[in-house]
Amino acid sequence: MANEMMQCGNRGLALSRPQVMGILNVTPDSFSDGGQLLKNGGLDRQNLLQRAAEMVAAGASLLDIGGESTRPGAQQVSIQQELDRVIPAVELISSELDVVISVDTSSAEVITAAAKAGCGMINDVRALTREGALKAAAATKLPVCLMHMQGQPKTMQAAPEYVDVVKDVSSFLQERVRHCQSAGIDRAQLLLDPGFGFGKTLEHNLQLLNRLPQLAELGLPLLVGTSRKSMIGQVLTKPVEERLFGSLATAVLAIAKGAWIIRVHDVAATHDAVAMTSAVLNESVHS
Ligand code: PT1
Repeated sequence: MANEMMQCGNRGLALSRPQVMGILNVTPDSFSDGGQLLKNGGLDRQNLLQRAAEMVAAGASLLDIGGESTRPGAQQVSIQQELDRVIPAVELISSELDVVISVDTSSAEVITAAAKAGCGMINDVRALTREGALKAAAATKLPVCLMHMQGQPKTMQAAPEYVDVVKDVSSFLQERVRHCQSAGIDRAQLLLDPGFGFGKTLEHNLQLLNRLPQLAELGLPLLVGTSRKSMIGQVLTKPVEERLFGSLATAVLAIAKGAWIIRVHDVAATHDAVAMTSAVLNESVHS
């Protein structure tokens, strides 16, 4: 395990220690940082590269680029719009920085174009269920993060329902792993994500985090994204710009309960919290 790596295009990520993924939203409407990286409807290249470089300097080993907001209530975007936002961003960052780029998309066209543009991982909140996505992802040979969502972003928070949220999420993810394997994706190329806030009540989200070890039993690396989400706002009664400390608590817990990658807005703070947690769990500093 100690020297095991996951190959992400031309870069490797150590599986033996936790990794921080920085969020770069190239959307006009994301819940906590929408519109910041766009200018007159197009990509603000200079601002994007500066934000990306800051995140890498602060300890992010992956950057997640998304052109479709999937927060609760968000509208769908056209494929052309997504391509126009995401592909230039992938090209720019992959040519300038030493970091793994993951692309947050559900579209086959975006998956194919992003791989060509230099991304190293596919992050799909719809777990490759869209038409053509499974085949497109398999053709890239890149690692894929499969996330659980109940419903669709626009309506998913209306009335989420589960028999047992952890078992239901686990069964869904296992089923998607089987589909991926049938499509020719190696099991070792897969990551799993319970999808915090995606068709889940506060109680569902708390259960998923507390019982994360049950998902770790599936034997695949876990990615967790709770940064600034409403589950933190609901517990603390705080608006999105005051959720950092709560977010850090969930990051620390996620690592302690077996997560590999933490997807966050606040890279510097999360990097330190995660590195400290990891040192304690391993009773040593990572070399
Ligand atoms: C996530 C994730 C993601 N989250 C992965 N990709 C978002 N793999 C986008 C809220 O409750 O967790 N894992 N891509 C952002 N989505 C949300 C969902 C944002 C819920 C906010 C909330 O506030």
